Parts: sequence; structure tokens; C-alpha cells
Amino acid sequence: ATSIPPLTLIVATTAKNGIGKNGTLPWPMLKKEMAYFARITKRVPSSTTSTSSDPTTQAPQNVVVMGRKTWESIPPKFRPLPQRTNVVISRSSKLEGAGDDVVISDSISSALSSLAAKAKEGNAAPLGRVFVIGGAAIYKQALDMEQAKDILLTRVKGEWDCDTDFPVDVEAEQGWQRREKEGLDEFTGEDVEEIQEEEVKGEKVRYEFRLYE
Ligand code: FOL
Repeated sequence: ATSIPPLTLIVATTAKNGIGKNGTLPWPMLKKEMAYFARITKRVPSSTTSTSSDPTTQAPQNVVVMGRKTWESIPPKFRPLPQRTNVVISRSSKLEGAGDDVVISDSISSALSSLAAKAKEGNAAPLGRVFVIGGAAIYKQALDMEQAKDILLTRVKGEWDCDTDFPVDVEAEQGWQRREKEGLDEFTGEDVEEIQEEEVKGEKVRYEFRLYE
């Protein structure tokens, strides 16, 4: 039995836990927030970086796990998300825009156990971190697994019309604890300002980077 690595959910939500509207994000593109998502999901912590001098040893990569609708929501020019192993959860093996570098699987656990097994045999790059990037149904499946250890959550301020919610309220529910800035910095490997402000379509949008454990 190959074990399933720990999972980190990464999400941006409104105060009411809204995450999506009409198959896309509720707010217009927040450039710096999206850049944070890209940096954090790409960075492999040095503790998982291999020190082998064998030239056939591949550098570890993080994994991004997403549902089929989230895959379809990513602009074709950005997918598969570069420098990350892309896993798409789908009951169909046909996926628009996916080449053979995308892993398609019908469950999170089967995808991750097969990736972990291949890495162990040396047939694939060692696994870095595993990020679950949504949407709602996939977050729910991940939250039902004991491997779901951390939530990197961006709270976007303001009222945004949403038709899809993040399935857990981290502020209301027992079991999720917000980490101090120190914990967030340690996790991300950055010295991040928790409170952010960005101008989009002539409007200032405020948001907050948080880590829950
Ligand atoms: N988590 C956070 N914090 N913010 C998000 O916007 C977010 N979005 C998703 C999941 N978790 C999130 C799902 N949606 C791209 C587009 C949509 C998307 C996730 C990623 C995307 O195109 N990403 C590119 C960056 C493109 C750019 O720089 O404009 C990437 O390389 O990651």
C-alpha cells in the first residue's frame, strides 16, 4: 500500500465563502493574487529537493489537483499549469486541451497513490507538495480525507456575486486554526504581507493571505 501524501487546499473566497460564478472566479483578475497562487504552487520546499548527483534523477515538482470544470476554467494558454504536475479528476478520459503530460483520474486518492508509486520506482519525478486547487466538489472530496492538513486561504473583501461556495467555513468550524504570520511565512517560504490591496477595473480590492491548519 503506497501512502497518500499530505494535501494543501489553496483557495480564494469572499467573506461568505463564495469561490465562483458562472464557471469562473467571482472577481475580475487579481494579478498579484494570481501571481501568489502561481509562486506558491510552484515552489518546492528545500526539504523535499533531492541531493542526488545521478543525472537521471529528476527534480521534484509540486502537484496541482483539480476538477474537470476548474481545468476548463483555466485559459488554454496557461494550461497545463507550468512547472507543476497537473492532475484532473474526471470520470471521462477525454479532456479538452489535455496532452499526455496531464494525469486524468477518477479520484484524488487513486491519482496520488499512483503518482507516489511511480516516483518511488524512479519512473517519475519525486513528489513535492500536493495542492488541491478546486472547485467545490474537489475541495469537498479532499476535506473528507485525513490527508487534508492545511488550507491556504485568501479572503477577498467586498461583495461579489457567487453561485459556488467553498465547502467549509474555517472561521465557524471546530478543527481549523488560523496560523500566525510566522506560520504562513514558514509554509510559503516568503515574507508575505497578510493584508493586500490591488486595483482592478478602477476599483481597489482588499484581500488577506491566511493559513489554516
Ligand atoms: N487560489 C487562489 N489563492 N487564488 C486563485 O485565483 C485560485 N484559483 C483557483 C484555485 N485556487 C486559487 C482556480 N482557478 C489559473 C486560472 C484559474 C484558476 C487557477 C489558476 C491560472 O491561469 N494560473 C496561472 C497564472 C496565470 C497568470 O499569471 O496570469 C498559473 O501559472 O498558475
